[in-house]
Amino acid sequence: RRPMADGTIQEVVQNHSSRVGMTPEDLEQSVLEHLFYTCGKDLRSATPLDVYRAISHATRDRLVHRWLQSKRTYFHHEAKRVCYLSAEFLIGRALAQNLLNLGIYHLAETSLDHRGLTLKDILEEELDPGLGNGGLGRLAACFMESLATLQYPAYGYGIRYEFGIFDQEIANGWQVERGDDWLRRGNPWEVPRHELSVGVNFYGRVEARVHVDGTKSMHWVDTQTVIGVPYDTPILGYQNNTVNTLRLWSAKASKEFNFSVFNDGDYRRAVEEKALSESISKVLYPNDESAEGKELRLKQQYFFVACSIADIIRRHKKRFDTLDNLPDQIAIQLNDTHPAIAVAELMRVLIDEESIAWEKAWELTKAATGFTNHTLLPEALEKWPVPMFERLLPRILQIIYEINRRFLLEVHVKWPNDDERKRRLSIIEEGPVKHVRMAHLAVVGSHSVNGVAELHSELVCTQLMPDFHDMWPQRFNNKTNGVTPRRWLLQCNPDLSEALTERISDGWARDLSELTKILEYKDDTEFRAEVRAIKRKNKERLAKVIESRHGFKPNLDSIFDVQVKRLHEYKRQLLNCLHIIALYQDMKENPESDRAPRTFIFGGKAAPGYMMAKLHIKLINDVADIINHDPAIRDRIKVVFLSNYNVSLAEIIIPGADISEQISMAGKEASGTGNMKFAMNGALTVGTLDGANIEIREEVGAENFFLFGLKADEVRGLKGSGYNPNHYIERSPRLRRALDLIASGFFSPDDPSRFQPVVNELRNLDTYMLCADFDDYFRAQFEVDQCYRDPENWTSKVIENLGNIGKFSSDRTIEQYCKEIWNLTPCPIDLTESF
Ligand code: CJB
Repeated sequence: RRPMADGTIQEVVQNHSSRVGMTPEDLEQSVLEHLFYTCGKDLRSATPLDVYRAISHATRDRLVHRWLQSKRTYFHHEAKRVCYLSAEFLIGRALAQNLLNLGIYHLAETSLDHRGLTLKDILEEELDPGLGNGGLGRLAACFMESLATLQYPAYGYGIRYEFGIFDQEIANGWQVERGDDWLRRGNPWEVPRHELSVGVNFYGRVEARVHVDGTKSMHWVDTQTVIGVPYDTPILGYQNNTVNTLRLWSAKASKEFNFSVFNDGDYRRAVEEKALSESISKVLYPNDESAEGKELRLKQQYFFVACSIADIIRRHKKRFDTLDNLPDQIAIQLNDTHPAIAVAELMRVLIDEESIAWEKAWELTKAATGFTNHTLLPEALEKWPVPMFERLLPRILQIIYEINRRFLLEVHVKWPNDDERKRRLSIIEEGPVKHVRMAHLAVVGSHSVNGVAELHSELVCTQLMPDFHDMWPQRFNNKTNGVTPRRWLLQCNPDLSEALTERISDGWARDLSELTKILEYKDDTEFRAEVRAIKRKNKERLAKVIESRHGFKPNLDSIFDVQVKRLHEYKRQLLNCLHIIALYQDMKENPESDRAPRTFIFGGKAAPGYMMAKLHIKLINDVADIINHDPAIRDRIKVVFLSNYNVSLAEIIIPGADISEQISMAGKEASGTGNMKFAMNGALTVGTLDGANIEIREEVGAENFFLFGLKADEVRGLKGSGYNPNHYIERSPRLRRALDLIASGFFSPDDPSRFQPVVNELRNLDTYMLCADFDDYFRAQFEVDQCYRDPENWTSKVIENLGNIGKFSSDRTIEQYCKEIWNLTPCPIDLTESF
């Protein structure tokens, strides 16, 4: 046989069974070959890391022909594709997911078993890529998986950060950040594509040139160029042949730039400048929902956007000799404002490089672009100082000014002489220092603007951007978030998955609405017992993690009450903590009180500069320290803060939860996605009417959801009429007592005033209205307690949650984006088709 004779996909597939075959022998052969040729080891000398690398490469081999065929199919069929631009992709570990989606997870398990190895242990060798902060980045990852599963042509575009979100350690109760060197063991999933590198310009100036025919063109000159090198990661659909591409850009110093400096003989400066330009993709900014106005952050944004737009245009021109059909071929989705500069960059390329007239270029840009807003928090809305923008990206600023000039003319036509409205709508914010409002640029340059849950989308129209909504009401729409059931059920909860499949067959993994079939088993005592047994096993798995880190094993009969998410005042981890303290005081006062034992589990990172959030972490840990060691409490309350919450830890925590805490102040959490993952894994929600909680409650039934708290309009009303937390503190002896205990230094005897800022904020401002919601929260938690004592009743609520959670698959979300925004149709991959 002549391997690779002509290199067609079919020929490779036929002749390379050890690389593509799906039999146990093929896979074993493949792993051994990679151990030998990729790692330079034999089985005897192989470490677990070597085995992980070998099996990952063997798995990747099985993606390659599908990947090539996917690209060829899209090209040949001229299939419209979505380009999802996101500064974050929180993809999590790849090996288990790829094995599952290939349908060879069990095969891999048994192959390793033959050699005395356990797949579970090998999976632990993979470092978790933390290329995102939280919900927004994880959503992008779920979307990529759903797009591949539904066989839609899609590219994810982002940044290959060398350091992802920091590793969190807890030292003496405080958060400490450590660098996340996630590439230190290499990354078997990525493929660099040096040949597709792109140059990106910064600084310099704009030169206008008048031509003999009287036309004028703009030239961005004297720039500093940085090279973007793409690294591709395959994204495989669930048990199909679709493999899409996540293309992440890494910054590299440009050669010309280096040489000129080397020629000056200034070697040291050359090295410094090289490091400086390569620092662009060095590290993810760890702020969640608060904009950091640093020049390097703006550089990151323009860097990956410019690379991505260049890549999109290059690929389009390879297929077509016109750009007129660009919006028929691609949909560009902006994941929040971080890539909003794409509007101006696409205009620049069309006008300056492709010589397209402004009007035409603008039509194409708007038709191609959609924008998703993810938050209403004012501090998250990105604004760049004009002077900084002008220095870094002079040509882009010019284009933004022209976009704005034409836009304000439109405003003027609609509302003549309404200068106040123009001021509010303008892309440029006036003031001592002018700012570029990135959300305004994104709305003006898109044909679709969506929020991520019904309430949120409504608030985008009525509170965040009412003037824009007045101007273009048809542009605004909702796409309620979802999560991929392949990772968030099939992979993380194999026992529950099996129990479901046994009853209703395996269709739910592709079509989560099929879970309604499980409602037939609601009263089946055997199924109920099995659901409880599975939860117990998952609690046991979580308890082991807690034991290994905290030195005690939580009581498996206690309610595992979990709040895991980024630390933010609006998410109100502090409200949870106040409930714990109040419960503790109740128990101390009344030792015989009959309450179900609880294990309170927290996890989440605080932005390194967010002092109040860090103080909340310390408070939770100090409270844990006192309560966990109080002999009077025995096993009835335990509090644990699990450090370094990330995707892989979530995969263990979520299946082990009884209670899901979704307790943000109403109107602040755009959607939430953890809420969906918990309900999908058999936890009951304690929550406010915020974000997607509202829709979850609608789906699973009000009687299966522990609701409390003010509604969004009540929050607004109270704020409007002058909110005073003392009004509530005076009326709630429990709340008063809890606050007094913190203020007394009881939890911080080494530094009694440590938590004074926490107490002061609650007593004086209480920005997130914990005091107003406290009593109702306590009541809801008491209901939880009562309900948990009746296991049959509890289990029936759990099953109602499971059976009605289908809406929250990201497959449903993606279908809506494809139909209502992107106008995409599926493009299935047939491996036997040759082009
Ligand atoms: N979100 O994670 C972030 N970061 C931001 O900067 C802004 C919003 C979250 O996005 C999620 C996905 O849409 C939402 O579910 C979540 O409510 C929101 O806070």
